[in-house]
Amino acid sequence: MSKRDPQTPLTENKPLIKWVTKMADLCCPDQIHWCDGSQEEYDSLCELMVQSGTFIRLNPEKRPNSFLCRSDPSDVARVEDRTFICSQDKDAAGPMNNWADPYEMRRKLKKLFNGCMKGRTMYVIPFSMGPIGSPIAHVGIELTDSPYVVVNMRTMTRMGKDVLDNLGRKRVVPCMHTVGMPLEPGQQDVPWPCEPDPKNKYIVHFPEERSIWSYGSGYGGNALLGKKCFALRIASCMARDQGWMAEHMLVLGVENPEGERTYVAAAFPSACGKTNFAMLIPPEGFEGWKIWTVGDDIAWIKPDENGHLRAINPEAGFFGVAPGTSYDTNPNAMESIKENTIFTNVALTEDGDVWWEGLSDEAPGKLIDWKGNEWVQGESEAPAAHPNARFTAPIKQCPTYDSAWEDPQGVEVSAFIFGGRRMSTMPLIFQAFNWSDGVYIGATMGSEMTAAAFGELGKVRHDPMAMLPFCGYHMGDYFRHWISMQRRLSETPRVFHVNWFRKDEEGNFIWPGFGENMRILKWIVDRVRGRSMAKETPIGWAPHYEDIDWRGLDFPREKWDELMKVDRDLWKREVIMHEELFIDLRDRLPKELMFERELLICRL
Ligand code: TSX
Ligand code: MN
Repeated sequence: MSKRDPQTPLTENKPLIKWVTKMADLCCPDQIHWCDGSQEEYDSLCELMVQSGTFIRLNPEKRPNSFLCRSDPSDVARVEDRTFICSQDKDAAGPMNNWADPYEMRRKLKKLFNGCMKGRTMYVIPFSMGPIGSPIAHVGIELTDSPYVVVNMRTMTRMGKDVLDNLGRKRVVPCMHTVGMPLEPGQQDVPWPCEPDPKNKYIVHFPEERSIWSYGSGYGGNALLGKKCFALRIASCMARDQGWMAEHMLVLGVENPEGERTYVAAAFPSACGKTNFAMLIPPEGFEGWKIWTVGDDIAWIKPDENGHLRAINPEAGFFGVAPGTSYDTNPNAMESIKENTIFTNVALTEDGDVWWEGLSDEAPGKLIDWKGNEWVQGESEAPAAHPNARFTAPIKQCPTYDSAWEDPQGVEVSAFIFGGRRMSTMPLIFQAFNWSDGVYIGATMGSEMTAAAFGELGKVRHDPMAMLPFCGYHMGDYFRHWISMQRRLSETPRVFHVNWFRKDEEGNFIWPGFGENMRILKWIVDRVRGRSMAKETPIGWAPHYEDIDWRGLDFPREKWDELMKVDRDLWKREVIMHEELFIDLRDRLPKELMFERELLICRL
């Protein structure tokens, strides 16, 4: 443990100390540790977990200061059916959320948290989402009995004493977390403790009180409460009330050879390659162009005094999906995780390094899989790494890290990009006619995961603005908030829709994707700056073949036409699916979106 007496609060803030004491009286931990956020504290907690068997230190010559952690096999992902929004008014939570009565839930949580940290240490984690002192940032305090959470929070947020020293009169979001496994005296701990009953996990949000209570899971989005729980679910409610936006978006800067930078924010559902896009490397032919990474998952966006939108990344690290990440798909992510990285549920190699599906074409002959069992290439059937295995790494280790990440004023957002995984119907790129059309495009976006037979439509899951699992209130009110942002702005960002995943009749991806997406980004930036042409289609503005910069790539015009086709019959089916979504939200759907749908039908 750190040299400082762990019982001494690192602040003189009386209400805060009082709250921590009250929560300790409820949870009954053996000790309280106020996290200072120092490297020594991080190192000693990692060492503590190595001793307890929770962490395996990786080979320091291959992966310095890095660790492997294996979760309980039942605790490997977010639990959407155990995630609750406890607003006073049930309708306010909307049909896309699990609502629970706040009074009953509070009673239930009191019981669950009563004595839940017996035999454990309660860690007090002060954290800032965004640069400390930024007008767009907000502060939380997480109390947890999991040292895994502490070390992950240190990488994912600005954490520790600096946050307490700069607290001032800022309102703090209280975040309670327990793995739900108290230790009886003499009882042996397990490497990854968590509540064994999957029905006894609770990820609970009180949007009016702005507090979070998480019981029974130690995994990422369930336990690192600054991320999905605070920065999206609670923050989306704060943003609605305060006139800003909390979005499930990456933020990147495009720099051209003249040194001009343009920032865009993009919302894609999971498994569409957000992290890859945020770290894009320009292809051959784009010498002198550069992509700068501000964030890969969440953006907090606020109008400034000039009526422009400015964005910060509230996070300080990447909590990325490991499988599929390689030097082919994302060299910058690979560079980011060379050291100081926590790996969760990946496979262990014989020389003490990590491996996952997609890292290399050939798996190593022998591995220890994510469950800790021997794994032999060609013999073992199950994947060696869990499909949702993760890396936790500091954003500053990314070669394309944008120093604007530290700017308390954030970066000016010139464009929003929506996108999903669509095998048909959706062209590679189009631009919304205006703001409300753009909101319509974001509201009706969807993704399909299953491979469907040729000619058939895959099952499209609506995921409005990629916020389906993360909006802390009624989706209809959320759309209304988006529409209303226009009135706070002197100029609205341009809105685009992309689809990297369109397939041809043989089922092959038509677009090479990855670095080649730079060509599409360039068109977007040029549209924003009034430098590129487009043609009007029923669904929006689309580039001609000639409007794309093809230097360095031989891409045939026929393929472009196939990629950009707007099939009116498929689109008529598409708007019928939009109606299904709108019916679910009918009570609170803004009329602007109904009108946009009518206009779209007329144009088709
Ligand atoms: O991340 C992806 N992006 C965005 C990159 C900046 N992926 C991976 C998605 C899973 C997380 C993509 N997959 C992209 C993409 O643009 N495109 C595709 C589809 C695809 C896959 C393989 C090929 C081409 C397209 N391979 C060859 O063409 C050889
Ligand atoms: Mn995400």
